[in-house]
Amino acid sequence: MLASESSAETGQTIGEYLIARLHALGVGHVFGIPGDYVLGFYDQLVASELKVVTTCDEQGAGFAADAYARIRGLGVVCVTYCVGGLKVANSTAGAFAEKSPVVVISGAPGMKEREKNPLLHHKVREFDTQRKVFEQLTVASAVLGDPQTAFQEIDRVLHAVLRYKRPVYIELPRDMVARLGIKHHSPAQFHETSDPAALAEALGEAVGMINAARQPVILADVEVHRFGLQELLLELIEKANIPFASTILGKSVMSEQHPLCLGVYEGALGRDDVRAYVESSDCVIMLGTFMTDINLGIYTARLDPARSISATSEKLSIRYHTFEDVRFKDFMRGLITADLHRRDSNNHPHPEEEHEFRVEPRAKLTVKRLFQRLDAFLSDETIVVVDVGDALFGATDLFIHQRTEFLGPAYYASMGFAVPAAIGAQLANPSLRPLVIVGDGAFQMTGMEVATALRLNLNPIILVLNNAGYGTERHIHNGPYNDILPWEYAKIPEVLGGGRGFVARTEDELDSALLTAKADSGHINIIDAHLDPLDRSPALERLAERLSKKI
Ligand SMILES: Cc1ncc(C[n+]2csc(CCOP(=O)(O)OP(=O)(O)O)c2C)c(N)n1
Ligand SMILES: [Mg+2]
Repeated sequence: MLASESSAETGQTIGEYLIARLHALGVGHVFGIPGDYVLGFYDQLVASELKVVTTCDEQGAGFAADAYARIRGLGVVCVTYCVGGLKVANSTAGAFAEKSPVVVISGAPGMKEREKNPLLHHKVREFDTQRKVFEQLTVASAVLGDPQTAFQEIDRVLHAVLRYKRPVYIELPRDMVARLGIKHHSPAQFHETSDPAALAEALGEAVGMINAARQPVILADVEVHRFGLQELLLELIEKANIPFASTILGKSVMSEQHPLCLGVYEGALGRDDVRAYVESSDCVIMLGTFMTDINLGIYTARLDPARSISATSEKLSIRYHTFEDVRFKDFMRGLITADLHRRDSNNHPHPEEEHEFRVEPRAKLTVKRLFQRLDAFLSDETIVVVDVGDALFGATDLFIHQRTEFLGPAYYASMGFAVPAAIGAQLANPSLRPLVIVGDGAFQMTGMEVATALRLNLNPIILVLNNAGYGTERHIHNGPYNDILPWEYAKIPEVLGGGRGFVARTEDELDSALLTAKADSGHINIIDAHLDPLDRSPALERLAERLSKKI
């Protein structure tokens, strides 16, 4: 250390500095479960402005932090060494795959304790085994083992989580938490800029292509949301009067009530009119689009690069030309200020919203009718949180009212996301009431987090699609392994000592359960919706047809 000034201790401990940085970045809650390697840090958290939210299981904390990050722009999960950390490997993998900015903080044995490599509890193989695992699941990681560099490391890693919108890993050895850190010269603000010549050429080419097109269409995906570009997208859409679709992963990137919204495009898995419109376009402007198998309708999508512009945070291509050094945001801004012709009228499909739903009393519930009923149930204050299975597929055609009111693991597709994610979502934005749609199989994985929601006085409506097992898999390849024990989901509130439960076997039972749940805004409501094991949504019908050919 050269200058004495730069080596001055700050009076702030490493743990306190980490907390202060997170708070400054807009974090209000930290999800997790303590353990002896992280208790010191938990005490610091409790003494801080951040609220600690303990869950039933670490994976639940991981999913809650992921949902929180999707809404607030940053989420934090804090766990103990290995036994806790490795349980959030799965949720962190999902956050990585779907670009959700989650900070994973793990307590760890102290640096002093590591000398002579003792067999301390929770250790797997080497002291750095967990860090090595997380190197694969994050964009940056740090072990805060040295007070000289700890603050700098915290800043480096937090810069990465915001830059890439992907998880990072911070390991906090327990003897470092209360050590004073060392001030560091913060590097000059690192502003990435586009190469002006490349940007101008890309915009020229893109604008020429869009203006010459007969039927341009925008396909918006998750990165528009993650990088905070929704306002720019709206401006672009309205300025040029170009209709837009989203992918299932990007669903609710814009309000689906916008008159220029087509709905979800998902190849053969989505609605036919949307598919026909997008695929007959001579200029598909893909913004932040992930070319995943599910987004592309298991590769049934027909998107021809010769008729496409594709801009993401990583790459820009226009037809077969690719451009280096053009930032996604600059490209979008450039399109807005460029001389894009305004289209007169568009003869595009617009999904018909179910404003009214006529209940057929005593008619047995079907998946299709259930989702139609839900569509009429949504309001501006509903955030729909779905799990994997027909919950996700059936929800494709729901009409989401406002931006960022749909959350689902539509790429990584880990079961167990929805119930804990609803907790993170509601804490991130308390003005929303979650409608959780979850299969019985997925509910049996993380449904106990209902207890966490109850403890926090949250009020999600949880709709369990009870089809006696792994319905999605039955359609792909059936066997006895797809059966599960039918629980009495409606009795869970009684067991937990709070909330209400309903059993719905018919349309009128579902209807009255939903209405009661809506009116009961002070509690958790669980609706056990009984469905035929082989019933399925139209989207799942099309998907299963494709997937079964691959087994
Ligand atoms: C953690 C995890 N384990 C296994 C799977 C494989 N899988 C995909 S869908 C599915 C069945 C889901 O069952 P359920 O939650 O009841 O929804 P349903 O398909 O019946 O609508 C399974 C087991 C998965 N996606 N995630
Ligand atoms: Mg099921």
